[in-house]
Amino acid sequence: MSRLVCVSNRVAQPGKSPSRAGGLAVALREAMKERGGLWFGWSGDVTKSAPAEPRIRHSGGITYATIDLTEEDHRDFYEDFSNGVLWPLFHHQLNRSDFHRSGYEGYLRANKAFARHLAPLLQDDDLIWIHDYHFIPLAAELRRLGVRNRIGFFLHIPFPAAEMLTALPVHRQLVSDLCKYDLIGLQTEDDVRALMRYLIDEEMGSVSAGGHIETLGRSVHAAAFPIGIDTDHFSRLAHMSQESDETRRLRESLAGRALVIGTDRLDYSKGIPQRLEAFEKLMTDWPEHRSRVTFMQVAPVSRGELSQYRSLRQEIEGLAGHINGRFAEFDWTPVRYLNKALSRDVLAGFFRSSRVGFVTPVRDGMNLVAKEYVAAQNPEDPGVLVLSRFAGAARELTDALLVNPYDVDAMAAALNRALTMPLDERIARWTAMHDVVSSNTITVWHESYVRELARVRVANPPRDVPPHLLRAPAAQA
Ligand code: GDG
Repeated sequence: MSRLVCVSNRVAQPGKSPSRAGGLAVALREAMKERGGLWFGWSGDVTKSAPAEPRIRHSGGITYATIDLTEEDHRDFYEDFSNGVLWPLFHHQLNRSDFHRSGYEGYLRANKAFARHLAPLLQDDDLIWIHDYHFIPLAAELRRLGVRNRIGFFLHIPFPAAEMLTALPVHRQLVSDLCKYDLIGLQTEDDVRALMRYLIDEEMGSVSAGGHIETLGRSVHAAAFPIGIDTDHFSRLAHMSQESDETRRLRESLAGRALVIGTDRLDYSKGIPQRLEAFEKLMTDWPEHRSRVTFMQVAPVSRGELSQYRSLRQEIEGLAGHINGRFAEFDWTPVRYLNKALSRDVLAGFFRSSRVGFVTPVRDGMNLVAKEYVAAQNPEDPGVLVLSRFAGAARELTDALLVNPYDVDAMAAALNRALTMPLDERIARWTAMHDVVSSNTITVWHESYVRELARVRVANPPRDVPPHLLRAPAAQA
């Protein structure tokens, strides 16, 4: 069996803050735990000068190799281009995407540095699996260094609509780099269609229904691999945690009230302000829920160094304070807002104790919280999942109450329906969703991806892209 080499910006290193919330690190940790191999990425540290060598550690069958980022690369690659341009653009937040050529140059520079450090660690028959938007040009850089292995890519976030992507001044360079991979994995069929449509509109190649792309002188395969969770493990965790000290204290503090729970990294893609507005609308239009329902939003800080994230935090604090000011009673606080991470077992116990999982991102690649909420439920008395139709998970969890996160009234109505849903309907919906999360697990995800990467025909040797293909169609005439 070939060794698996995973590359991701964040690496869940042994002994380093395990509670850092983030879907990619959570998912890859499960996959690497099962298969072993090399996990390469950023150490999480920033240094003044470029690192000489990766730091190597071995633990539990996994070799961890990490490098520090220089201050310039952290600013240009991580903050400016990856999180200041690609993240908002791919989440259709064009007004937040702030392009500077220096950021893109730093992005290419850092990818070159990652490739330079990774190449000497590679063995001939390694399968290389690169993750997420930070590393779109990494295959091209590895190819330039002579790496001939199969290289796959998985995008954890949604692929943007062609109209959005073309607003990025370097969109053609970015997609031509993406097409240097042998297999492009995306979360949903919608994402695959969006990539295909972009390639057709921009006349960058021909595509076939099976996800086969002929572009820029080579063939690439693109397919959907919806990510899953370790369902049985999370169910067990929730079952065990229901009698933990924290979960018991939570239940006591609720004094019989129903709990609505939201859990997200504090990010504007997660729709937290709209969610709070929907809860306020519920209190306004269905006053019978006052003093009977509590909404707890867990939102650990993420990317707190970026100004957009600081203002989001202020907005959420303002809304939570406003709702509590408007409705609270001396013995009831409607909104509990926790601006910190909880440990995974505590979270699992809290999910099991909640009547409603309120998961309403404005756009999300998949959303693992939705799947974890389903896994955590008590089969005899399950809670209801209210889920945004714009989360990738909505394609699979069709028995959730699907909502449009931009429609505050409809979200409030869905909350009311969830809170008053009879037990037999709750069980029927939960059973259908549980079947889905039990069959498409994290093991199925990584095994099917790696199988496909090993199978996909070795791509034509990469050539330099003819310059006319990097220009927009109109400019080619
Ligand atoms: C990206 C994509 C895609 C959250 N708060 C706490 C905590 N978490 C954990 C959750 C879950 C993970 O973090 C979040 O995963 P999501 O999938 O919901 O979201 P992103 O971080 O944006 O992940 C996403 C994912 O990658 C995987 O491909 O689904 O679309 O954006 O596991 O439980 N964990 C702990 N304490 C918290 O307070 N311990």
